[in-house]
Amino acid sequence: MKNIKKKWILIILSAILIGAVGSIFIYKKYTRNYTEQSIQKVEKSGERNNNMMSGMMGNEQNLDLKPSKQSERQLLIPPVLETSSQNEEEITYDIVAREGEFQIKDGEKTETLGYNGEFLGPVLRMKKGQKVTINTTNQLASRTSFHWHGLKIPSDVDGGPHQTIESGEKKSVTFEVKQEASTLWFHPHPEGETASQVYKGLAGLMYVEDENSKSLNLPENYGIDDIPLIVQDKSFKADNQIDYENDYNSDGTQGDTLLTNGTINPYVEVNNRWMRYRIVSGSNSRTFTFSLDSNEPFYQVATDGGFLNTPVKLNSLTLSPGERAEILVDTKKYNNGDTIKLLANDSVALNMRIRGRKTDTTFIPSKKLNDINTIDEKSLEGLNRQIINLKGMSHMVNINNKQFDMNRIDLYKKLNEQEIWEVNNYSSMMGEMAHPFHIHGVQFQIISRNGKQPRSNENGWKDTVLVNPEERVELLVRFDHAGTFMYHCHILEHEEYGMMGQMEVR
Ligand SMILES: [Cu+2]
Repeated sequence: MKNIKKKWILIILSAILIGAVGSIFIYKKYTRNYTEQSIQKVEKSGERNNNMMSGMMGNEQNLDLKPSKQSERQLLIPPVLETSSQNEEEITYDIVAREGEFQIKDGEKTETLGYNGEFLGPVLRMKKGQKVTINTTNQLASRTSFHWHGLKIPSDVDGGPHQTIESGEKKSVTFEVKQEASTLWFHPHPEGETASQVYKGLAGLMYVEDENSKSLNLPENYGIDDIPLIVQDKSFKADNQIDYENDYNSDGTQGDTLLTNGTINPYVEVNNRWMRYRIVSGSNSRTFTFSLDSNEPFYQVATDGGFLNTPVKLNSLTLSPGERAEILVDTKKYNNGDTIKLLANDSVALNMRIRGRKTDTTFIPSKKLNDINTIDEKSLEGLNRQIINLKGMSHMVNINNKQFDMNRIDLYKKLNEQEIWEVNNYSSMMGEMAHPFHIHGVQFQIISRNGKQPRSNENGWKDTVLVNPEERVELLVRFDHAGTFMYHCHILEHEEYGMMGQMEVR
């Protein structure tokens, strides 16, 4: 009798527990509105994960960006790297990953990592059709790799986790640039050390140019009217040091300080003209929504892998880690002495100080920039469909229920074939997060988001796409190079925890 009573109490208690957890889950699911606009708005107001349930059930951090107390400093412009051999068809670059010390904040210098310098890296310019050799040297204390994010090149030169370089060693890669003009970037990709190395400063830029980009007459005076903006968040201890282990979060490390090209609270002096900014969203995990403080529109002209067919007028632009965009901002109507602010999640990513008038090549917002095939339903018929399910939180993150294994090939793909990749982001009892999904060695097109057409500024070449909770994103992917390529979440801590797979293209 006593035992039966005990059993019933246990059953009732379990039922209450299941009910409670279930209703929290349902509450979470239905108190969120998944339309793009609301996500952007909520992200902008910084409230995204103040949701008590998220705090309880997932580790997703929501560290607010602090307004900077530091006075405005001139924006650092990454140097353009000189080629070490001058020949139009074949160029060579030398890149050294090294430790450094950099004046980021007032007072003590910060111990950092950088390429060929103290912090971040230079710009590597390359032209379509060129043969490029890059001699890489690892002067770090630990192993690293040099991953060319967005380049469509064979996997043995891609710089993924299979191509690590031990401390003190060198390696050369040679490839041909076979893709159109675009703003790409490079960063480390060694398994287990990607996140900390990026957080401490390893990231550089690659500009691909072609006949089309030269003919478009867009602003192209580097550092004057064509300026790269590597936007990142980091935290600093009282002694101005970056402490990755202390800031570490298994669902994505965030910092409370916004940096653009390593500059806190930066300014540039600009003439009244069209300004071109090449934005790289380069945080470990923070997604940024960019806007102008005047709320004026600007034009997006390029996505991750090249120009859009025509400029897209926007009031705000969301970029998750790994994504890039080129935007044009019209400063012509402002007066000498005015300041326009580019905001990232309401923090100042750049102060544009207007200094003097300059008549320049006038950008026409209706201008045709590119000739990307629009996707029609017919062309998708008969294509293979690859399901990619992104699931889990923290150390449970996985793709198709599997965590990364260097010795396992997850997918086999045919060279030169096109496929539809259906990327699903499933929430779990543990919580929900948006995952920036990146595929190596390809530039893809977004077919749809939850069955609907993507936003017009997403109708360009992409290598990274933000997949929101409970969202299904369809991609048109074509494999142009043979070898073993990674696909993964670009929240670097998720990638480290195994939200990554490998496909063999042959
Ligand atoms: Cu993720």
